Amino acid sequence: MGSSAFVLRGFALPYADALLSAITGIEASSPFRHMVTPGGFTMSVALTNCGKWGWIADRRGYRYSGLDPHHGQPWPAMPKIFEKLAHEAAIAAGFNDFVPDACLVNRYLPGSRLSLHQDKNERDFEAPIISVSLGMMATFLFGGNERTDKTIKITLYHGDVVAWGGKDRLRYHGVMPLKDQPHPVLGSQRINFTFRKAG
Ligand code: MD6
Ligand code: FE
Repeated sequence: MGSSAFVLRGFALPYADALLSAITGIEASSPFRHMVTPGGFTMSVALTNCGKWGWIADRRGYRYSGLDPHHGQPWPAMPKIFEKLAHEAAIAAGFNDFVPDACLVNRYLPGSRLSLHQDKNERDFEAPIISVSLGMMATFLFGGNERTDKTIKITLYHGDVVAWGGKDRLRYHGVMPLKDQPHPVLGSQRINFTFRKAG
């Protein structure tokens, strides 16, 4: 991808069962929901969070919050195994000492998409972003530092990890509308975990 952006094929496979069973606990207190963007569009991706900080959208903007607006309580704690996966994947991509304090969990169904965006709600852009894909394959779009820059397409499969930081930290990216190609374990869905240092 770029000089500081990597796809680690299958890196999360040994963690897949633990990630999936943790979701049950997370969604019991912080369910997946479709947030409304500042522009008034309802996101086709459903999301929840775990960890100290959770990423949210509403009519006021995009930001991190220590409380889940669903019930005003903190987000579920980040399971230790999530931290370990994110930390190890960061090392594999050359980013040392990464300790995530936010894990955004995105759930895609057939047709769900994520339009081109930059991840820029974090307090500093020094830390990398580690993104884990489970379930159905997706076509990831990876662009440049301007929205109109040319994008490349990368197919992400169950267990793949995307890691980026450094000079690639603010590149535009998105996900094309998901095709219904059911996965043997997850069926017609894709789950993405995005680990950040938000605070
Ligand atoms: C997704 N991922 O893969 C959405 N952001 O479903 C992201 O928006 C993302 O994968 C920053 C870095 C890696 C990502
Ligand atoms: Fe992103």
